[in-house]
Amino acid sequence: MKNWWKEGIVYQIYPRSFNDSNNDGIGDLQGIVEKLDYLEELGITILWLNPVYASPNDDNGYDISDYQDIMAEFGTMKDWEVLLHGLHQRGIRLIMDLVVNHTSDEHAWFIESRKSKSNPYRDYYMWAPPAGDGGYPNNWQSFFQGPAWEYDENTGEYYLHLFSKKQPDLNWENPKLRDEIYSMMRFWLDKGIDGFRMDVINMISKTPGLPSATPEEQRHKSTAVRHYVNGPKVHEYLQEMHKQALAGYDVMTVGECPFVDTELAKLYVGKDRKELDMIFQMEIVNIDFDPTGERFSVEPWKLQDLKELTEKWQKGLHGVGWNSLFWMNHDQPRSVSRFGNDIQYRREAAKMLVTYLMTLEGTPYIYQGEEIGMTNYPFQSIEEFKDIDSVNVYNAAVDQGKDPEAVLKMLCYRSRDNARTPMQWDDTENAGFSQATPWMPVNPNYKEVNLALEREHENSIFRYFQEVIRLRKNTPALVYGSFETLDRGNPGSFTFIRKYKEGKYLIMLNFTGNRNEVSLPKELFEHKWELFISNYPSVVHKTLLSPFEARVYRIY
Ligand code: ISL
Ligand code: CA
Repeated sequence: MKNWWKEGIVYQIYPRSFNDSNNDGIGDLQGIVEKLDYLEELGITILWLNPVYASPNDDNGYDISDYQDIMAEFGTMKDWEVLLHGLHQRGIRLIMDLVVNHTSDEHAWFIESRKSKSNPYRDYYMWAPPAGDGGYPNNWQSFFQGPAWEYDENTGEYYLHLFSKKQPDLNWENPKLRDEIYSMMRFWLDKGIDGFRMDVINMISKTPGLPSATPEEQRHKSTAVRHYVNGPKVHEYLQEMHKQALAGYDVMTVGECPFVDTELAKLYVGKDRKELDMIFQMEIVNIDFDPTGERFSVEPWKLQDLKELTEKWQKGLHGVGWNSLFWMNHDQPRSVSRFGNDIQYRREAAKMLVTYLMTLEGTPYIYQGEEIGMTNYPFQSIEEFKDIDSVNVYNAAVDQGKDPEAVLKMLCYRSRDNARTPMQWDDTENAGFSQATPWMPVNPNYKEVNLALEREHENSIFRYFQEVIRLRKNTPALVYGSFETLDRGNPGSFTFIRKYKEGKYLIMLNFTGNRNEVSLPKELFEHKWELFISNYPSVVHKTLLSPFEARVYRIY
């Protein structure tokens, strides 16, 4: 079935780093309002806003202290309403972040919960007594390093936190808690939002009895987490959420779901399951993890893996569910630095990468700054990192005796902070983001990498984004068509066909800085080819791709 969220193009804004309207160094809601015409000009149709709720900012808004209030640094509920209205006036929908695996430890529920074992809110969270030896209740590990349990003196028990100590996990076994969440969701839906991006939503159900991972399971990250990821009741909860909160609203949902393959994905997004519309699967962005599934050592990624995974997800969900397509987000390094080239071929690579997103089945997501080819930040010392995840990883690694220089090098590549430096609008001070010192330093390359320059540049990344977005919007085959890989064994390029009622499209993408000869079936040359878009001024030869070249042809 066709619908708006399948045909939509999402732009993700990390409000802290997008645009600062009142010059306190922190991006805010009015800052986004100032840029609404820009979003319309780019051509996107859906905006995903990272959390803007009240929060002490231990994890930049993913630790929420009040779900129904706006973070003071970002503005007021009135500002938020102005934003929603301005978006809707321009035909852009708004997706809000929903963080309900955990709250902040400063949320009223948790403040109550920790008061006593008999407090009415005690069961809103996951409390457990010390183990027999007085230690942690089990061996679960926090995603932000160390044990996932924190001891609370007051009642002599531990609480579970899969993320930071200031992000206690909610207890979804409790029906009262679930009702509160659904009613909070309806509060936002009734304000007129168009959907939710659900943070680590596949972690809300934990194995009853909270068993430890066995030594065997601990050998790989994907099995070490099995008692708290894709848990036994997760589908039951999502179906209930659908019924109690979402049904009746014309909205879209996208669930962030680490550790999910296509088989599991079908359960989350299967057409008739009434759970989620799509998920963020992590298999593609985890392509450079080490063999134990750890993200904090880096393996060079292989194009062959990217091709196989793309095909697996394209074919796996075709006709069954719906994909999401993304190279990055606020948790990932800059896509052009990681999957492309951020030096000699920065412009070509940024354009090639977005061509991939706009020519596959699924809803494409662009992260702020991708449209001007923003790059990773040249971090020099650990003091420059703000992200709790990066800082904790550094401290843990150094405590374990690892070489600090090596850890720093790894973080330069991997850190979430790469995505969180301010948006580069122009070449004035602080890249036009703010007149005050920004909360995160601006990338020193802002004089060469900024929107103002991009608008004028003859080889403009921004204009290519506009063009390829327009192509996507006007070409149902790129949204709904079938997918077929060509020249599978080619080590440098990725070529595929999308086929649908109105036509057949050939997409050719060179992922390297070398020229690449593509081998295509003879039969193709018997047809007329029409070039729809390309990131080079002219085509040298049909089967020869220049460095990071991207082309889309219609084949008649
Ligand atoms: O950041 C990661 C990889 O670099 C992941 O481990 C990430 O923590 C995980 O995908 C969950 O992410 C989401 O929930 C976190 C929050 O810190 C992230 O920003 C958010 O996207 C806890 O709410
Ligand atoms: Ca501000």
